[in-house]
Amino acid sequence: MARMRAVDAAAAVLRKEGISTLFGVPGAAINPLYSALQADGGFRHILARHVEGASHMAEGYARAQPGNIGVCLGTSGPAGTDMLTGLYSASGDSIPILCVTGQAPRAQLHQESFQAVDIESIAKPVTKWAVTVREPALVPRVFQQAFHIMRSGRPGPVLIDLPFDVQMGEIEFDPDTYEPLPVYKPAATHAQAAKAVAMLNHAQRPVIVSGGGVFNADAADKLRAFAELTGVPVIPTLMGWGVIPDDHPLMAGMVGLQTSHRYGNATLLESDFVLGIGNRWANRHTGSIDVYTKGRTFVHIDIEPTQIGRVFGPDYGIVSDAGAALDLMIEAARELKAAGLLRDRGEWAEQCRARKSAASMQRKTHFDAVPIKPQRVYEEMNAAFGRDVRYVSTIGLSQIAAAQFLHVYQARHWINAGQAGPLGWTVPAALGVRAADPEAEIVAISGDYDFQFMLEELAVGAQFKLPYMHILVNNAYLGLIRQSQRGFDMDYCVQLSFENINAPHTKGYGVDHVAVAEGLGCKAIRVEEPGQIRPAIEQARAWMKEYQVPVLVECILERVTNISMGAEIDKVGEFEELAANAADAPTAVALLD
Ligand SMILES: Cc1ncc(C[n+]2csc(CCOP(=O)(O)OP(=O)(O)O)c2C)c(N)n1
Ligand SMILES: [Mg+2]
Repeated sequence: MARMRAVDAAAAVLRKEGISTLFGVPGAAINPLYSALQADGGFRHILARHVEGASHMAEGYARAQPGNIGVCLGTSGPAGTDMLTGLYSASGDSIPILCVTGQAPRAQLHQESFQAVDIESIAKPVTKWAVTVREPALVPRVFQQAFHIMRSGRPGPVLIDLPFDVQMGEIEFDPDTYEPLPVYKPAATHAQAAKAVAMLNHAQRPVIVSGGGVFNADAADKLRAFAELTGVPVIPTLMGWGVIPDDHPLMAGMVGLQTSHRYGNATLLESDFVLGIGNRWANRHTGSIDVYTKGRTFVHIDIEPTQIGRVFGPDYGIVSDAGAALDLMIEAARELKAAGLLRDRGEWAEQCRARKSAASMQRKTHFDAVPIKPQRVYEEMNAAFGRDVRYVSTIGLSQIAAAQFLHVYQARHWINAGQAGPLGWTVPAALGVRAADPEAEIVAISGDYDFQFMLEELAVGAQFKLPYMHILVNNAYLGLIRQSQRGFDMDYCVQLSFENINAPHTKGYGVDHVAVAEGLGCKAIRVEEPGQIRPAIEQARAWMKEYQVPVLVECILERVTNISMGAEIDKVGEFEELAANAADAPTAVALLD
């Protein structure tokens, strides 16, 4: 056996659990752990400029690849509270991140000492487990349990808070024989899978709603195989977008109040049966439950028992890992097929395809106006980026329009903070994705406010050579809130425009984003006309290659463009022109070939 400091044992457990990259901000109370990291010598530590940034980098890192766990580190007091937004976002989207904070020595916890805050209590509602470790010998076991919890069932974040004297305590620990704990993942039974498939087979117009849980189970291929075997159209949720390529004949479109396709909503409304898998019936997907469920039968499969019936009671529920359920459902469908009992879905699938390719179902994107209309930016992006691009976005009209107009072809290639939608997430999350994936083309999309929220993190990209392309659509507005204020007949506290005394060329749009990005060590280019977008993207690619830093492509938009949305999936308002013909929407996915 070996005697060591508790923090050295913690570092050893991190290594044994497969962690090599960490995002963080040191401080006096977490210095012991940092000393263990330095002694180990094998970790890559990326120094954030804001502790919240570290938490979103960890999220981006975790979302990028199956099995990844993002780790973020901070000191006592405000570091933990800064990371709460990352914990909330990770918990909402079922993302495993480990947040480790330093803490005042145990004897001071009740004394209102400097930066001694009860982060264990504060973090509880936004984690699967939050714990202040009160005994040095517990440290490696708490880390071991944390990994077990993050990976088991519905994945999610854990916070471990380490008092200074607990970190420094000497303990016995044997890293050589340490093993990660087995992971708990409930699986459907044959009978359950057979019943779900029988219900689906019985329906006239079935669809599959596929959520982020399918990615967590690394089961996108199985979902696609099941859809192809049964011929049933697929509606990905925003968190599940990419489960089947956008141009796949069975990709029926997304459904929702905002991030949806006209044909997706129309197909769901036409359906009589929905098989939901690894999804949670988010309210911006469903709208009111009455409209969403009326006349339809529902099967819901989720790994977390308490998700089934949380929003509405399905006709049938199964507690299962998505991959395990799909294996058995594929088997059940094959058996039906062998017996000649599997229904042919050709006609229904063809109706869904016809909706997807009807010009009347497309929104117009081909505008030549200056300032640029946002729709045109996404059209140019569709033309510029191939099937392997990985998009990162968060919230705002910018993100809503991105989901309506862009195309995604692979699992985990649309990386979005779905439930929490925290402004500022995009820059650090994109850096985390890059840290996890050194090869892919990574493109982030932000509105000007999301970008301004946490743009200091660009310096992290410059320092640690984490190149990615950031498309910034600048309307000098809190655009989504401006649009939602129409209901109150106001335009109040939502302007980002001002005369910048140092940058008259910004023409009243306010912040000179190009100058800021350059000041932080990145490259940047401003675009004011549609024809300049593609060359700017080419320039950005060349700079990323040459300098290995983030590159900003700022598109100056018209100030006011309302983006399609509504209060119900059968009442999504259109504020702009629909396509009259293919030339109006030249990159609409069903019209591409
Ligand atoms: C931390 C936080 N505060 C407030 C909001 C509410 N909010 C959602 S979108 C938005 C405005 C976004 O503006 P911008 O990033 O410029 O995007 P746009 O809608 O203009 O495209 C605000 C304030 C939020 N999502 N997160
Ligand atoms: Mg804006």
